[in-house]
Amino acid sequence: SSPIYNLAFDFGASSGRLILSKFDGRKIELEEIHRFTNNPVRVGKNIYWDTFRLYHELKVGLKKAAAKKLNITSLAIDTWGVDYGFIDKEGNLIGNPVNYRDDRTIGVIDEIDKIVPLKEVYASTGIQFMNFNTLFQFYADKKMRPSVYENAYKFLAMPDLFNYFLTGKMFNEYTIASTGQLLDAKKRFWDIDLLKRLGLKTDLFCELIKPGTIVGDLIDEVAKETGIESVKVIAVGSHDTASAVAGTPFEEENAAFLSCGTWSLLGMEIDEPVLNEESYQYNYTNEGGVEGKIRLLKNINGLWIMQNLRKDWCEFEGEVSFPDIIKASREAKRKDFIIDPNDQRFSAPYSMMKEVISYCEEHSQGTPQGLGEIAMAIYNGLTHEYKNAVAKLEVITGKTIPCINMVGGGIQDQLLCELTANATGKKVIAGPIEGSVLGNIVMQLKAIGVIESLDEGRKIIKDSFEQKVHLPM
Ligand code: ADP
Ligand code: LRH
Repeated sequence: SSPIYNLAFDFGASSGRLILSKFDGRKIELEEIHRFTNNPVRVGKNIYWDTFRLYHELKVGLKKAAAKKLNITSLAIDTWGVDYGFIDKEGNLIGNPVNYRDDRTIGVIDEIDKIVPLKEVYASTGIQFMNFNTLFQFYADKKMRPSVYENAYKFLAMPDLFNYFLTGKMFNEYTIASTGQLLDAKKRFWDIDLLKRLGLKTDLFCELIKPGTIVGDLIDEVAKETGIESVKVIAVGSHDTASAVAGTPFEEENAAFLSCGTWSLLGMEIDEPVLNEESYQYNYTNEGGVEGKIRLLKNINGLWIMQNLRKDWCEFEGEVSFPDIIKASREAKRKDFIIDPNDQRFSAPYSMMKEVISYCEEHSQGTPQGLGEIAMAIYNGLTHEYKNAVAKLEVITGKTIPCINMVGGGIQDQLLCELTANATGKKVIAGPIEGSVLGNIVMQLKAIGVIESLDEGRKIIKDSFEQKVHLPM
């Protein structure tokens, strides 16, 4: 029989890509059709996503896909979490979606604590407290962008927004909605009571759909502009991390996952949210997964720091690639520098390089010299957090974790994989790199009835892509 073709749009915070998948009934083959950088834009005091440029790139990708003249069945989008656009009564996007690194939400958590104690917020939502959660962004919007907030008619998270641009249909997909701290984790539905208590609007929501739901057909304008026809738009696990976990071919029971991109997301796939004292104290999140699963995980500020070190180095010292940074790190004289990657100072500094150096100096470590020593401070900081996160996950779940499945762009970094194995003392199984894309694709295959379950999809992924094992030393 003829192969099935699907398109996955995966928007990460550092880059976006359109990947064509070909499934021959046994294996999946991926082809990258379009890749573009995602460059947030500072305007005055705020940081925004360049939303229409991202949508433009999406259409450039669709044009390139159309030029292949293949019979493409469906497409689906996944993006980073928590961010959104508001739609007005006429169906237009109001304002420009704000980037989660914007600082308008700093301090909101403490304000909210005075209205609804955080313990109560956690008991129902089960979501880790981070400044940028959608709930806190709503609260800040109400205060600081009242004309946008007051005119908001519907809320669409980023992937919902792109789906709306493509199809004219407004839905809220469950996994992406869960990232925002807007859902009751157990009921898996909007936490209307919490929103009411915080004085926030309760009527902004569309139908909450499960991953694997068909959203609709492309509107005529998009079909005409791109030349693509009769492609169904599907909502998959439209949170990139939900798709990354869906795309992880776990083999061992109680294995942890570590999705390594701009963020490091370390956790375990489980059946029901864990809302106990430990998960609250350790600030672990229970995000929604595909097939009714829960992703119990910790957000760790990840390769964002490395990306920005590279950017600074290229700007001020000379062109370097990630492999150059790895080489310099292996050759570094001093390898003991370490930062705390979750320190707020690393969230959106003007110069990451200076920030890392100052951190080491201020913590009496001396001054890291050269690229390798600066990068080692980042590697050590990240892998130390991985070690803590694994240990706490074992406490929260009461289970022993046998190994860590690593996926995402970051696993191209052998050094990171090695150091992760060493720091955690766990076997690391690295692969596939395009975890989010594959999770996106298998959920499409399921939605169109080509495969029956996520399990089946994961077996196909395992058979189609290589994995590399790193043992702790
Ligand atoms: P996101 O989806 O958040 O945009 P990715 O999953 O694409 O992120 O991962 C990007 C990260 O992967 C980069 O910041 C970098 O640290 C790492 N990376 C990408 N390419 C390489 C490479 N060739 N060697 C080592 N690391 C790499
Ligand atoms: C990773 C990610 C992560 C979120 C963050 C905002 O791309 O989606 O899971 O917490 O971005």
